[in-house]
Amino acid sequence: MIGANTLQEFVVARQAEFAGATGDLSRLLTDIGTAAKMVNRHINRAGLSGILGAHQSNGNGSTNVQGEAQQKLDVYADDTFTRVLQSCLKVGGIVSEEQPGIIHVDHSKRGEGRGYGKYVVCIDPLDGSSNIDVNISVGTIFGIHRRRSPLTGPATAEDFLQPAKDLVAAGYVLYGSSTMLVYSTGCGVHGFTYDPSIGEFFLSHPDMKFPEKIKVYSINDAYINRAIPGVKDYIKSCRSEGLTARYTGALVADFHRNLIQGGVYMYPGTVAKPGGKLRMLYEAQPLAFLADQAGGVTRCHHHDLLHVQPTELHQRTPLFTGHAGAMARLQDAIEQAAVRQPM
Ligand code: AHM
Ligand code: MG
Repeated sequence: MIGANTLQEFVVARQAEFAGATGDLSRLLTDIGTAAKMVNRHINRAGLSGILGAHQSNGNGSTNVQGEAQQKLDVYADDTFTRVLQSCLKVGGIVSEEQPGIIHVDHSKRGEGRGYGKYVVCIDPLDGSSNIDVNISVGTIFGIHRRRSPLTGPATAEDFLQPAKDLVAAGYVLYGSSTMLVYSTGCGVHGFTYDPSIGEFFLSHPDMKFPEKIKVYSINDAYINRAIPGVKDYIKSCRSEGLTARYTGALVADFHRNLIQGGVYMYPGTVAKPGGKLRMLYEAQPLAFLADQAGGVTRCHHHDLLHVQPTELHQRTPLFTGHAGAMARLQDAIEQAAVRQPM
């Protein structure tokens, strides 16, 4: 594809390959790229401008809908992404990790006969935010669904509560040693690296695939003994085969490393928290969609996560994701353990 180097050029060139494409999704993806640049700029200045630390509301630390302390950058990233998405005419509603309900987007107030957009966006504006104060990578994760409810009215919960297999696009932004935007519309996974001197994302990783040979397993060591039976057995086998452990505490960074170098990410449910920690709509589902496109598999204990029907906007799920071969071995270990010790 000659000349398709920037994110915008690439997205538009790819759109031309779909008969009947209107350009609406391309517009939405490039808007997400714009918001990512704004957040990236803020993250890079964080240490200098006194914006690290917990967000204060009326002199008290604030918490999000899930009772977790919000960092200042969490709030900035949420404001930025939701503002940019609300101004995109293609968006009919948003669910953000940082806000309790659906953020309704009604363009009719902007005149010119515009109503409600045909896409809804699920977003974790700043994932892994406990890494912020210690200058370690963080990310943004997003998933885009086509609405199911009539476009004559506001978006409804059923628009968001769709299985990951029905996403029309998903992706993440990794704010690391360089900033990358990785996305898929169901035709492969493509990665773009941000050049801050030009202010553009450039295609750097076309058609990303999980390597067949895995080098890494990623899990919070503190949960290994509390994980469902089988996870520990699988980790034992990884260790005996000479794999190494890597875990940053930022899902995007861990997923990205495993996608490039070959690895399996595990955040199991535990006895105390059988549902795990990670959120289905804006953490697990988008990564499951990307993993599938990159030759991977994603599971939540006993099911293929791609096909799981979500029931709540902020639902949590166990998450295991990586190359299909490695995931088959993990599944095998979990199934064998279940036979030995039914739950
Ligand atoms: P957050 O959305 O509140 O930042 O939490 C999600 C993060 C993931 O990025 C990461 O994989 C996980 O939480 C780490 O959790 P833990 O500290 O329990 O290992
Ligand atoms: Mg998160």
